[in-house]
Amino acid sequence: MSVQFSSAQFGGEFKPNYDESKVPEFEVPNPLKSFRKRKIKNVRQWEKIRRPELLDFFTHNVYGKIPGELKIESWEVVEQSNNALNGKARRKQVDLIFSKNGHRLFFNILIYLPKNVEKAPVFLGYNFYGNHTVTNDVHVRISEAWARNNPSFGIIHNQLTEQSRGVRENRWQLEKILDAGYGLATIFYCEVDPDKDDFSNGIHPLLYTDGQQRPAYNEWGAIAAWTWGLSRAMDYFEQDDEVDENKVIVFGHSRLGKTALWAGATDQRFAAVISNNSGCGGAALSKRRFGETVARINRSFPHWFCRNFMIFNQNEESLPVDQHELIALIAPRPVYVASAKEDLWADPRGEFLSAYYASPVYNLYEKEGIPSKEMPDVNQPVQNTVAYHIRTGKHDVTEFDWEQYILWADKELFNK
Ligand code: GTR
Repeated sequence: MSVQFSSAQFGGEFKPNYDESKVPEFEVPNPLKSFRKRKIKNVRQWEKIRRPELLDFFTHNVYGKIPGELKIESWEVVEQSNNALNGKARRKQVDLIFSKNGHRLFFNILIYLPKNVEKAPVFLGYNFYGNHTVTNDVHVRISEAWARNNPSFGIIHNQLTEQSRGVRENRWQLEKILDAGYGLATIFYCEVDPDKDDFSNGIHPLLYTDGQQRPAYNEWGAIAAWTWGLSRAMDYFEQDDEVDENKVIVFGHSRLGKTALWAGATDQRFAAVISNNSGCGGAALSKRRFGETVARINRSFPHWFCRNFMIFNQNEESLPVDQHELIALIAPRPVYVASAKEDLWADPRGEFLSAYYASPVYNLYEKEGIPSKEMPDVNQPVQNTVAYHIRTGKHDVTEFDWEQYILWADKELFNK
């Protein structure tokens, strides 16, 4: 299929809308009515009819399909210690290695596990600037993969450096996580696919057909590539006796929150999903066109979604789905959507409404979702199987966010 795009579809719209009164009128697609207008009345119909068709739509029109299978060829524990962080934790750095079509790829998972837990539940999440940024631990290796420049972190030639060790400590709250009895596993996302509009690198070429140079219109963009990496991390956890593979909570912030949601939707082995400030193409409803829109995101980041998604540039009304149905695909597993008050670009209200409109699917499973369409007050979380909070402050991950995630995981995964 060939799809033509007019320049207006890429560029016509400029000022983001931040005015609630200018949100267009739109109908929220009913997650419990199939594309052929059949009413979905129970879990069986949801799983047999509706879930597959929604998953199929998001796969071919939003994130793109992963064109084949690729298993871990081998892994190597490149470093480990039973006495990390002053004796608080065990640490492992594990390379997962893949090869196909004459290409080779490896990525490293940094894993911290609490010492007093035999098989630990873990939070799994990608980081933006390398594993060594999540902690000041001097033993964490510095990735040699391409990185986005960030001079304030000492990243100038797309190479990570010692200067950024620990700079994202506040976003990960490692000690808090360990003290609560959870492990943390993190991966530098650019090791799986560099975050740039270039499909010659990262994981994509390993699954190209002969002569293919970039994914087809319905094939994987970078977000789907990153979800591929999370699923391979899950494959590894299934082999690691120290990790409880039935209690892996996939977490992500912003573009990596979009990734966490899609990972949770496509891989049902993830026990729970946390979307922190994921915004457009993540938790936020696209049809509201508040803050970042489909056209804006496809123009700024043409490599994130599949190319078919561009059909909906400035044309959100023609989408037969919206992002609440992405969240519904995670049901009945727990999902947490979090916003920040000042993060209008990500449309906090649109993120909330997605969680709300996904809830009827959770109710089919007799799980509690978001009971009211009224947005909760700032810093007043609603924590059911579908959970939501909006906190004070900007686009970020904070201590407050992690405190909520841990409380909620304790309740949802351990009935604490
Ligand atoms: C922004 C993008 C958002 C969000 C964010 C991030 O520039 O417009 O959708 O993903 O980047 O990932 O930090």
